[in-house]
Amino acid sequence: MSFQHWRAGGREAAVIGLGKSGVAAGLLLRRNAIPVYASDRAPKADKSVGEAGLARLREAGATVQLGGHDFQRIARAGVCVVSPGVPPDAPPVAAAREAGVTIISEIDVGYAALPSVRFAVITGTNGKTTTTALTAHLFSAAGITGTAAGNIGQPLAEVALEGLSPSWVALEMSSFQLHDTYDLVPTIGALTNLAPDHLDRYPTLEAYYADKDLLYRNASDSSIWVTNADDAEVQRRAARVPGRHLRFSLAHPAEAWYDRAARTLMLGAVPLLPRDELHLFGDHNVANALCAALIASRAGAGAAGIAAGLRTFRALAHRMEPVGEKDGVVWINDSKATNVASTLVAVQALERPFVLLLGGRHKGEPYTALAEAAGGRCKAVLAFGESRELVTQDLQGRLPVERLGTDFQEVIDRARALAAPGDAVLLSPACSSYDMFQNYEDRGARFRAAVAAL
Ligand code: UMA
Repeated sequence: MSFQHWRAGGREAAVIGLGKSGVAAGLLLRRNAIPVYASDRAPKADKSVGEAGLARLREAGATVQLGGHDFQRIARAGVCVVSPGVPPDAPPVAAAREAGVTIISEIDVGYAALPSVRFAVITGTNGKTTTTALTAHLFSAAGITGTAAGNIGQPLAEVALEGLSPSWVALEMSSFQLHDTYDLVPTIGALTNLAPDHLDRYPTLEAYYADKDLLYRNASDSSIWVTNADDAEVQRRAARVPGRHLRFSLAHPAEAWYDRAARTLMLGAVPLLPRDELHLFGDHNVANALCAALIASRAGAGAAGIAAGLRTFRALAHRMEPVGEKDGVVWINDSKATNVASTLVAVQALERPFVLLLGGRHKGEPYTALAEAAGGRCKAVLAFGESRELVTQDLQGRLPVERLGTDFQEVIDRARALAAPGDAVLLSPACSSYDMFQNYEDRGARFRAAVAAL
């Protein structure tokens, strides 16, 4: 839909949630002369935007309400823009739905303001942020103007507000964002993998995967899809989607694939890069690199530019990020691993023996799957945070587990005592961070600071 459509009738847009998405969407709607009522249940400004963000919104002419939502006002709105962190059954969203108000995401608002941009839309349970950052990096290495946006941290509406008009946006989309996004047509859409996650928000795994399927909502014969050939669920669900399907694989030749015998990343028949020149831990990152390479090549980047980009890319913060080496022990910050599937990937990626720091707020999945994957290389699991009891129960007898408490420094000290030269200490918690930290970034930053202080 267009701003003209949303403006018709002169009714307000109700923006629900005033984090980054809500503020950016509200500002963009105001810039397009649409009256805005923006509300948040929290009594204070969200840390991601601060008082300054809300002040900007007020100055732009929006009505801003904190500490609750006016359901009747929302019910009278012409359109309702819901933030990704606000679940579909939240009362303000239910009020809009019951009144028949169209519910959309911030992504649709940003999309309406960027008509000449092409979109590489990247989703999947794990690896989507690295793949998105890498895709944007490959664009720039190949001389294509592009930027990264979406779930990676910069709302799409903000790209429009800043007046950026790149030829491409590498857009990371979470299932939450896909749920309410109707208009976006990916020029290229990519799905990295599917695994259980967010079971604290979705009633079933199928409901979560169904939101991921919305990547294909506007699929047509001219669509281009890049998917993981090694993920049976991804392939099963993509099978009947119209468009051209390109695949990447760690196991066999494909449009992009890993020639394990030659330790080389391949683009079809063309050798792209020796594995050793990709400075990222683990096979999962080879898969991410192949996915990004395939997207970039479809967007017009040449093999030399892609190879140069892959060579110069470094791990993102909190994603298998080496944060220090002390006395022969490598300390790795994988705080972004907030589900079991993500920790599984991390554990499989490590070739050295390691001490695993596991725990936090439980998200509903059992930890048992980690035992086999961590196998012989795991010297100890240090279970901490709210889930320490569950972690201990699930892994006891399978791995050496020690149950600690909620003192993070104690966890670090114990890891230091257990790790020997040649080992790694891996913070890959498989849980959310909200029991002990503000968010996963805070958890990773505390880990990094503790390592620096060793
Ligand atoms: N709120 C209400 N009413 C409710 C529930 C929440 O008003 O019923 C309010 C909260 O008080 C808060 C605001 O909503 O002030 C927060 O909205 P939000 O959680 O959507 O936060 P944003 O700052 O807009 O960030 C969102 C994404 N957050 C989530 O999906 C939870 C960010 O992804 C994303 O970077 C940003 O938009 C820009 O696109 C974060 C994330 O954790 C990193 N994503 C999940 C993940 O990666 O696993 C999906």
